[in-house]
Amino acid sequence: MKHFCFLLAATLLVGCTNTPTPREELLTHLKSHDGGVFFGHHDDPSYGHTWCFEPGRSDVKEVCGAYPAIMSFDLGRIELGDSLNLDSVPFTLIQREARAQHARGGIVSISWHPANPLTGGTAWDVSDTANVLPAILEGGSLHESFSAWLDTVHNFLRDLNVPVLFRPWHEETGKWFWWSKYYGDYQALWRMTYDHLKDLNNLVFAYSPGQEFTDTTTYLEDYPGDDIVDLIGFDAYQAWNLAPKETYMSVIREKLAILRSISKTHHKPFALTETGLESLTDSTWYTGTLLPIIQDFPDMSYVLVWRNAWNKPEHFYTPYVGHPAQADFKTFYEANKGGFVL
Ligand code: BMA
Repeated sequence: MKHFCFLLAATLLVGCTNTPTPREELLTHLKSHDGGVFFGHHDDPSYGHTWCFEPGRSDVKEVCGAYPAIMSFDLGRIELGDSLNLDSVPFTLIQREARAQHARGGIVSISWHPANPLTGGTAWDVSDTANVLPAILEGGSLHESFSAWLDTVHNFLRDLNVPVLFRPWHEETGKWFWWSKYYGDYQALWRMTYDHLKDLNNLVFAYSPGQEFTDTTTYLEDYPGDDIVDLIGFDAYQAWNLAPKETYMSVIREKLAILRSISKTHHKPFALTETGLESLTDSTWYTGTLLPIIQDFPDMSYVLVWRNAWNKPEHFYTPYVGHPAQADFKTFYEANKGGFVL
């Protein structure tokens, strides 16, 4: 009997330790490359070029027949207790769509553009940059109130109850966000954030600076640390590279090669975490620019393009029904079907 009890306990223990957590499940998913490089679109199910908050709709799905494998959402303004995020999307809608995306086998990514905790301005308010980071870090006058902001994010991510690729404090290598590396101890901000959220078992942490790095050393300059980062990436738009597609392609290839090398030594999946050509002025951008890059980097986890804003006619990155790039996007989809979900 004693022997049997021991065996039973051992079996249960092995059984328990073998069950992957949501975080482990997502990490495994992000590292799988069998079907292709995942394609992502910000706010995909929330609104599109000509519509807003219509359940089931997606510009991507209407053009190619499938949803992007990754949908990203933003929590900006949740810290203020608002019910709408910085782009006027209700948090209840984000919750519903994130769960639907997980249910269809897709991946959910979440970024956060919080207000400037010192000035009350937006994430882009860089008017008092010398004081904001010192104020919210340990020992600072706003440390407690900022911790309450982190609690709000913590609770939203916990209640969401699906695996999330969390991508905070991006593009710190530029000077446009109050959390820029130029304005204080960026790594301490990351560690504080991580410490606040680390009890959640559904988060994978993504680090995504801008395109300013030039080699592995410069990429790793602000890197928060192997123990608190799960995926490495970078953000780079064609407009940042002064438009010609050749320039954009060579910059992206050069940076992805750097990431690939760090990915091997640090054992982290890598991704092009934000990209795109605003207004899609080149109707063969998807097959002529993005696809060749994906084909050169089939070991990359994903590429994500930004949003199709319903209230800013020029601000879109995927075609919608009737746009001249519609057929090209469909060809892109056919060539990289593993990047999408039904
Ligand atoms: C930017 C633009 C803004 C938006 C912000 C956060 O790149 O799309 O209009 O508010 O991202 O989504």
